[in-house]
Amino acid sequence: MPAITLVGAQWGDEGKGKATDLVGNRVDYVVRYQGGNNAGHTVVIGDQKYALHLLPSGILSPDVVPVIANGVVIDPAVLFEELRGLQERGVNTERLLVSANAHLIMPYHRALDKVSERFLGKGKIGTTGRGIGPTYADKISRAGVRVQDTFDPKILRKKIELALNDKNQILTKVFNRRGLDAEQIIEEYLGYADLLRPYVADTSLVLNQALDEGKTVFLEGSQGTLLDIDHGTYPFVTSSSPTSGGACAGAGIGPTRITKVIGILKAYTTRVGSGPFPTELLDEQGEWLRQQGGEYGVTTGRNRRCGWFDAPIARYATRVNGITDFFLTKMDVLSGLERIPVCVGYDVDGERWDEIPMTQTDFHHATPVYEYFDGWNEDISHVRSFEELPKNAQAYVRTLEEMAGAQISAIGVGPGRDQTLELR
Ligand code: 2SA
Ligand code: GDP
Ligand code: MG
Repeated sequence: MPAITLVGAQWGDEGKGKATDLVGNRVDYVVRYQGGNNAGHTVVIGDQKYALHLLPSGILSPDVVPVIANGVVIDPAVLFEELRGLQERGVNTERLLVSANAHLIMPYHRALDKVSERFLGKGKIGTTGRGIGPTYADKISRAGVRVQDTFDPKILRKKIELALNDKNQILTKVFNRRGLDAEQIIEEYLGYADLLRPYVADTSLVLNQALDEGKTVFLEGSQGTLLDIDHGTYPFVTSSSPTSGGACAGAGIGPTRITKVIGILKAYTTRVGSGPFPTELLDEQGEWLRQQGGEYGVTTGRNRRCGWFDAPIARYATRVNGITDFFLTKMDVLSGLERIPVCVGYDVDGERWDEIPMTQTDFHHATPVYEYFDGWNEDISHVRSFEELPKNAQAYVRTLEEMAGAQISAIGVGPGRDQTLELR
């Protein structure tokens, strides 16, 4: 039976949390497969708003088993704080499973993330400062600390002491900061062992067995395609693979299990952090989109950069993820515009490009080529079927669908669970 992957089709914050929550009553497992508490997934249920950073959005559905798989990096203090917050609001969190192979974010990762960003100054990535990059760097260089290491005090001590040999040199000699105390970190992380134990499982085995039994596994991506370490606007990316290929490695299931890839696509574009963004609006139009769409970081509170819809990016997302269906979100935000520009290609130093340029230098020089579509004035947040949408809104959806290269199966007209038009 199927595994379904959900990916952000742009630079994140497309509405993945809402989309995942929506399928909650139709799936058995919801799995985070990459990233960590850099993510901010918003779910609105009635008058209750939840901001999830590390936990899968499926945790809010009582019959779903939420899974933090091997590809995720876990800050244990954040994990238990987030669990506590949900428990206080009456959410049952006992079903959570955490992979023994997931890597842990350590205090030195957070410290290095912050100081290296400060050191880069204007050239900074604009990270969330949660230690994500340094943790994945240690994972790849085989120096990482995993969940299972907290169960073996000897290994944990050895790994932390070894890591601090290097990290303290860098912190003190390169960045002129205070070094960190190994004993304090060892004590803190040993303390997590008993807290983690009830949740820890061989999550790859659990998920494959579930698929064999005909259960549905939903793989919830965080960040987005253009933030992917391989396929994004490197180096202005996150350090994991949010694209659908990353879902297999990050959850320990084979690609043949995945039957559907849902791309979450915002009706305009946003980005938080540095890096190229051809359709970015630096004028009052951008501010208008930010205000209308409430475009502020869920984790850091930063202003999101806002711009018009970029069709080559949507097409690129279809290509690198194998997207079968799109969920087009935030259509309601565009109400009130006389005409809506859509980027259909780029001008790069006088040359026309229909796809994202191959090199970053060209992409940095890309200016959008726009086509203009008639807008609509009606408030569409109460609309519940495609046919009820104003004709111009229908035409906008159909145009985006054609340009993006995959069918639009659902449309968001507000943050609420019910503010969704299901087309198929
Ligand atoms: P990091 O911290 O190493 O992953 O940062 C690297 C880049 O990835 C971007 N990034 C994000 N972009 C959009 N949304 C994210 N989650 C939060 C949200 C962001 C926030 O939901 O609003 O609150 O600021 C997210 N996480 C990472 C980041 O901006 C860097 O460009
Ligand atoms: P994620 O990281 O992809 O889960 O997205 P975020 O939660 O960071 O940002 C999306 C924001 O848009 C959240 O505040 C959602 O509640 C909200 N949202 C999601 N879908 C819609 C929609 O169709 N319309 C409106 N107005 N808001 C939406
Ligand atoms: Mg977000």
